[in-house]
Amino acid sequence: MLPKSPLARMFIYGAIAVAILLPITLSIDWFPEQGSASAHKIDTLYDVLLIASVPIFVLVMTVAIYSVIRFRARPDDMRDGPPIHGNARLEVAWVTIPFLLVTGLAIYAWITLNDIETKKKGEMLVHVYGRQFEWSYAYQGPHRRLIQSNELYLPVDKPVKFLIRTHDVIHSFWVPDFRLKSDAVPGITTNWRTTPTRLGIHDVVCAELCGPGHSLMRGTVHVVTDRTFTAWLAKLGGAATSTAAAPGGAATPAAGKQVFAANGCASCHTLAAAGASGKVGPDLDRVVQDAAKYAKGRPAADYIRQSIVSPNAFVVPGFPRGTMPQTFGQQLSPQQIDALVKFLIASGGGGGGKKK
Ligand SMILES: [Cu+2]
Repeated sequence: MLPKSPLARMFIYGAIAVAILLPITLSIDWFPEQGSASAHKIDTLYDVLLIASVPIFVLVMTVAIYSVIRFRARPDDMRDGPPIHGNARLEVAWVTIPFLLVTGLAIYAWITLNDIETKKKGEMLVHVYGRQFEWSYAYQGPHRRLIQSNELYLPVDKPVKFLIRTHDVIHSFWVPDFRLKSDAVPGITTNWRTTPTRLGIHDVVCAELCGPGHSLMRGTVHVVTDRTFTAWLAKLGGAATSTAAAPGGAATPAAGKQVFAANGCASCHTLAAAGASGKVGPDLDRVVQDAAKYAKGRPAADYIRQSIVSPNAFVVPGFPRGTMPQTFGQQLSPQQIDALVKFLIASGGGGGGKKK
């Protein structure tokens, strides 16, 4: 038998609804497989937030739905209920309970965050750079030299601290399996710490709408054994030493090809000679073929150089202005730009003579 009082009835219905819905919400697999030492802490925090918020939401909805059905006005009944005035006990209750609840959750979340962000022993530094529309990385090599990479490799079970920067607009560096995400903000360096625990490949996603190529701004983290990582980094370090694409290197087409690869050009442009098939910007095989036309009497090299350092001076018809970063003129050395121009001209528009 149900009690007569509407308040008691609402409470019983609400309790039944909570008993059914809370286990359902907790049984849902909200997140991808855990890939870092801190992932379970974030997942537990999320479960605690669900346990605190689902009953409140369900009880409020029960009161609302019950009242709409039980106390709805009958036809021609224009009476209103008695007004309620000044109930000190109620007021104290509805201020105190939310205050305690929110404060408790805030303290718990702060403890969790603080725990995750504590400096770990022997942590490795990895620099992360966001750029429209690609991530790149740099590792600490011998003699304080930075080793650049377009791929992210991490040794399993080794703490790592990411230093996150952007070359242009705001991006957000997010590895869902690690449960961590941080904005890359122009002018400042943000960071986050993690310890990868699961071997294999994990997604890297840009979680900040950063321009027309935002949805393509994805990458992967390879979590590998310590030995594989050391070998990979040594190989990368060796390649970086011999590279001609260094800021002061020789301006040859071969160096230009490396500049093209190292600066993310391939994520937006198609160019057969570089094996690139990006679709955000103009097809460079076509552009190079049409360079004489676009150059309007100047040497084609001048036009290509201008398109790299001030891309808005002339935009290939059919593409919006302002998509290509305006910053390559500052990021690249004059030699690197020369090399890039030579490489593009040498590519001949169609990958070494293979005309389309
Ligand atoms: Cu982005």
